[in-house]
Amino acid sequence: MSSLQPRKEHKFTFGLWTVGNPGRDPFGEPTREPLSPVTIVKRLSELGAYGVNFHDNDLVPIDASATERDRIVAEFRTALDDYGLCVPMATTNLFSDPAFKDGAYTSNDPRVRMYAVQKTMRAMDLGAEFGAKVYVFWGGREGAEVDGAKDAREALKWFREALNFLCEYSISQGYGYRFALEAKPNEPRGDIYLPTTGAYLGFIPTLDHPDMVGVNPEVGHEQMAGLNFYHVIAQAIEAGKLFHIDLNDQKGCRFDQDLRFGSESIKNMFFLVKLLEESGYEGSRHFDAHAYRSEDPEGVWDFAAGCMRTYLIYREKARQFNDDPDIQALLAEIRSTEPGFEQIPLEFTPERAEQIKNLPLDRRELAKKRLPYERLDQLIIDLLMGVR
Ligand code: GLT
Ligand code: MN
Ligand code: MN
Repeated sequence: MSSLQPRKEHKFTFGLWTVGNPGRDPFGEPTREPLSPVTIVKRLSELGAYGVNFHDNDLVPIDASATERDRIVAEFRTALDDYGLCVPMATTNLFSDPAFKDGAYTSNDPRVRMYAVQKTMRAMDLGAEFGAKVYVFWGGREGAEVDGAKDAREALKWFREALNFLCEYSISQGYGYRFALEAKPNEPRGDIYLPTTGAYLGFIPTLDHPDMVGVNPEVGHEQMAGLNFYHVIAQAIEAGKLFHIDLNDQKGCRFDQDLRFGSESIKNMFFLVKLLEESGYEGSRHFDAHAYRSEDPEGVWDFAAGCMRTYLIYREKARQFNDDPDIQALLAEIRSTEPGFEQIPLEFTPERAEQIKNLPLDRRELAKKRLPYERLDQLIIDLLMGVR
């Protein structure tokens, strides 16, 4: 089916760290050889992806000399041009180096906090060289195991100061970045500050440039906290704050699994894709996932193709949902009300308050309304399982 063929206009992106994941985990060594950024660009382009994103050190190793940096940047630029891929998003690795063992912007040591800000500015320069317009902040190490060691209010203040400074830096350089903050409840820290997208939505209005700052929710990270990702994204969109999204999947409240997009939470991911497609969200559909550790090098590309194909399957199912006469008739029934009942707009006037207080609403009558959600949900299951 040609509708399942990924094309540039679908805006599918991957991180260098995703398809480039060599299969290391806390208990085991890598199972695959590292892939060069140039190979990743070539293979992603052949599969129909739109862009590739990176952390500073995914592209330029942390110890690279200035000459090495220039060579790597030039090679990567050529590959992007040759294969027609762009770099919509960039980010900073503020978690791998032992210097960040107790946090980056929220480290107790002011020298580490300075180093984190310095490293981020340099990484913002690198991203801007490739035209990135979204800048992600994932505070992987911004947390604690021992709350006695750090006042959590102070940590939030340090984090806020750093973001305010970096917003000003982007403005002063004319980079035009929009910052996208990514939550995760735990791992690698015992607890990470601002553990959910909802927490970030509360934090953003306290910043100096709230308009520049939105969120980058990740499916698995919200699911680790037991949350409904479709609801999380609805709130972010409604707040005008969905600047980026990390698509993957997860088996319940466990360690971060970063599974192939849509491979586990089928119904929830269906409603997610339907929402993204119908909401006018224009950002990247970024896959922050990796192939099973058991895959060989070719299996990585089956994984990448699978993420995009699954997204397009859900998109096709959303179209069928909207065209399905039985589903639409049920929805019309569910949303209907008593004939002649006139909806009163909830724009406050003292008269309207009086009018609503005096409405003859009989709660026993209200409770009698039929809600055929069992039938509706079964139709959705039939649709998703391919028997409709
Ligand atoms: C890391 C993390 C991801 C973040 C990346 C951005 S890095 O792989 O697990 O969820 O999105 O820093
Ligand atoms: Mn992520
Ligand atoms: Mn993850």
